[in-house]
Amino acid sequence: MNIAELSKLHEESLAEAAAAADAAAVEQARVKYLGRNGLIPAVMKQLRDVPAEERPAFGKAANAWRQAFEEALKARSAALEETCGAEAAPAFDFTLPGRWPQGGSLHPLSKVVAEVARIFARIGFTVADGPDIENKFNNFTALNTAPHHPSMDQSDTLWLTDDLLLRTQTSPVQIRTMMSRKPPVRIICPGRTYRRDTMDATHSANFHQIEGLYVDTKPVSLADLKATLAYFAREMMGEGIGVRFRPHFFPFTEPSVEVDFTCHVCGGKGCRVCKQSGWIEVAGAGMVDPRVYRFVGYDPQKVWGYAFGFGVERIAMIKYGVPDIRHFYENDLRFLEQFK
Ligand code: 2NL
Repeated sequence: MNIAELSKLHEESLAEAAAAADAAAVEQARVKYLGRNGLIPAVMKQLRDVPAEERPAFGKAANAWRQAFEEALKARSAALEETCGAEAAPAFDFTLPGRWPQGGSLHPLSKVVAEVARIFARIGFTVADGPDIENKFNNFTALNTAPHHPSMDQSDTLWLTDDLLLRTQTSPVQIRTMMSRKPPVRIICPGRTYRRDTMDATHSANFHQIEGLYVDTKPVSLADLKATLAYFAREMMGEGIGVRFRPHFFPFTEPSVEVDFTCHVCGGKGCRVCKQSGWIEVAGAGMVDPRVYRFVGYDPQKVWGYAFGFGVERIAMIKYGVPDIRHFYENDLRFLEQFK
């Protein structure tokens, strides 16, 4: 090894230090030149084999190399740290694609509730809500249910105490609203309802209802109710939908009707789903019974109004063609992702 060779190594080592791309490369260069078996210690060891007259100059050059290389490493580390941070080396690659979180979406039942609320908002209805745990008066008595009506039995209603129960419809929200506000009242009440029922493809013990109520101090007629529900049917299901009203009985409305839409499967021709009738039952409705007004403190001589109620699951099954109600509760992503 002579001075010329030493100065060539010197230059190479500085170039390597300057070119180190990250902290690992800096460390690799340090080991190569300064490590226990590194090139600089090896050159130092050779010093005693150098002819005596050249030794001082050679020793000086070797020391200068070590110092210059140490400084070059330090400078490179500092530069890397400044651009990337101590922990960030290797440098952050801004060109890599990001990791995108999987987007969520509203549950189909929430979508139906939101859409119904939007449709009724356009004709002046606001959303009202109330507790799932209700008392006997709000859930049954005020709705003109006879004292020993079978719907109140242990076999149909989930009772918590002698007086408290899990509401069987969302009507109690409307009772509460009428007891705390004067007419005009225009509300829809979406929410969970509970019945003691056995689950199958079309029944659930815990389902969702939307009820609507309009009460005013000027005449409101069955024609207003029919127009409102026909408007709702077209907005929700499309222009082509047919609507019909059949006489019925509810204790809380008089007269009462059941509301059918044309079958979503056959369009009214008759098929297995609509049992060859061409119609699917979707709601119950009627003019609020005067006895209900008395229970909430309204004067039945001075107010007029209608009410209606339907199942959210039923509407969602028709609108989205869902064949089994249990899909709504199983949280299977293969089902839910269809509604994104
Ligand atoms: C159904 C459909 C219905 C009502 C709910 C109601 C609420 C008040 C007063 C009068 Cl506060 N009526 N709600 C009316 C008709 C039908 O639900 O099939 N229920 C068994």
